[in-house]
Amino acid sequence: MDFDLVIRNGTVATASDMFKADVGVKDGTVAALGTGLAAGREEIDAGGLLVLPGGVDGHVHFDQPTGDESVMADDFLSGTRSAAFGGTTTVLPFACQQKGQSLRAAVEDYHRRAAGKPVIDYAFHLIVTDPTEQVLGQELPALIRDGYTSFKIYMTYDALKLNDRQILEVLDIARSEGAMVMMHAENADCIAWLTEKLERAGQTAPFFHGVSRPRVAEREATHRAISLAELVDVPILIVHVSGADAVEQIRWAQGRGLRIYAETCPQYLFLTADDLGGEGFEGAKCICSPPPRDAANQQVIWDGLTGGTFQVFSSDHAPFRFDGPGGKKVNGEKAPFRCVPNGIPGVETRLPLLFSEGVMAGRMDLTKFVELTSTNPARMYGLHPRKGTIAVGSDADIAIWDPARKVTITNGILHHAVDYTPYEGIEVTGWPVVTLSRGEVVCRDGALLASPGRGAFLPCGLPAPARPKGAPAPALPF
Ligand code: DUC
Ligand code: ZN
Ligand code: ZN
Repeated sequence: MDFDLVIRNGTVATASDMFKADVGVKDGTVAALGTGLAAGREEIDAGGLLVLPGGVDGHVHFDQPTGDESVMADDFLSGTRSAAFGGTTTVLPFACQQKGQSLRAAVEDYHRRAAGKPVIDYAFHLIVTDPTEQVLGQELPALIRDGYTSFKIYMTYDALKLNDRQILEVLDIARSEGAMVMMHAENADCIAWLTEKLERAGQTAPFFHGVSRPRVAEREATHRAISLAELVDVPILIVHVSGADAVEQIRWAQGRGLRIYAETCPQYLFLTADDLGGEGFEGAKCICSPPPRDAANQQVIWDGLTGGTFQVFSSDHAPFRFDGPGGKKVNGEKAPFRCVPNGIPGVETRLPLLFSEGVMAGRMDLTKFVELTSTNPARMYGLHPRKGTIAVGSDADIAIWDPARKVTITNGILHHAVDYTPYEGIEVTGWPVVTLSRGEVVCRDGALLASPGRGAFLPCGLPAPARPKGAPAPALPF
């Protein structure tokens, strides 16, 4: 037998092309693309189906300690299981440094949390919260060289945020080492000031979470992040962009030739501020930061996805139960919004939502869908071409989609450990029916076939998009 597996008769799509081909898999990688391939030990008939690179979700939170009584619902098993059922084959969760903790110790802690659990492959982004001399001078450069080549920094949240001087120091290391910096851009003082004003007025229901984090606070921080990155001459990626004003800043920077990249997420296409205002405490289910905006801003986000402002579409899966200990009600059902854990689940629904409302609704081509959800995140984080495409030599990470399948999203069909989905009741067209990781069937028709721990840790290369403008061109590989 030439192949361990042949996926026959499907339509393959990559970030650039769509073509009818069989995919031959050997030793976990794509060995051949062609028509009439020789028999495989195993065969999958993909007639009438789409054969896409598995999704790469470049922004998820699994088993991340929160610093208070709240607890993330998903660990590395339930989180990766949910990802796989949604057609995703690689995830990038965070290893978050606690203030006072060594960055290396944080990484070791998250490796322990992951051990024996993932069903698909994973890499870590770092979160740098305490850029001491030791961290900047030794730990961060060493970790980047060990394959942790991207990290997030925060401009808000007291336990996480850096001041402008610290941001400059960290950006400088990213520049000299070639790492990708992800920026959470919201102005902390604006949010704190508004929150206190709202609390004094007794406006503490979940709805006011959105009011406390207006678009201008995102715009100001986005502009400042861009300016600091320009000063240092280093590319950055602004994550979870929610509003038209931030999009305007990003377009302005891109128009000036700066290497400013951007990510957005399903919550900014499918939810609005009204969803924070449900009956009683229901709105807490949609509390995330930045918050969802309105229909006009959703349209700007769609335009940014189709028009090239955004390079990546991630879930920002940050899973808290609604009921039960450690969840959204950790401080009671009447807790002020400030005391409600931030984050919503979405690792499993990310791809079906964008496929349905993007591709099937005619807003974007299938190639654009693959680019935003798989190829570009792999490129941005140094995993391409091993991940993010279907090409000879790439890992056989593949999602086979039935583009005609109609599914009504309800929490009961999902595989995370959260007790709700913000997308309850939305009907989508198109669903991943088989997910393969390195040639192994992980899920098929609703059944999990992989054992916990089979997912491999991926050290990441230096991402080409993180190269500063002023850097010399790299040597060609031939
Ligand atoms: N916002 C974040 O920045 N991270 C996780 C969840 C959230 O809402
Ligand atoms: Zn964030
Ligand atoms: Zn996040």
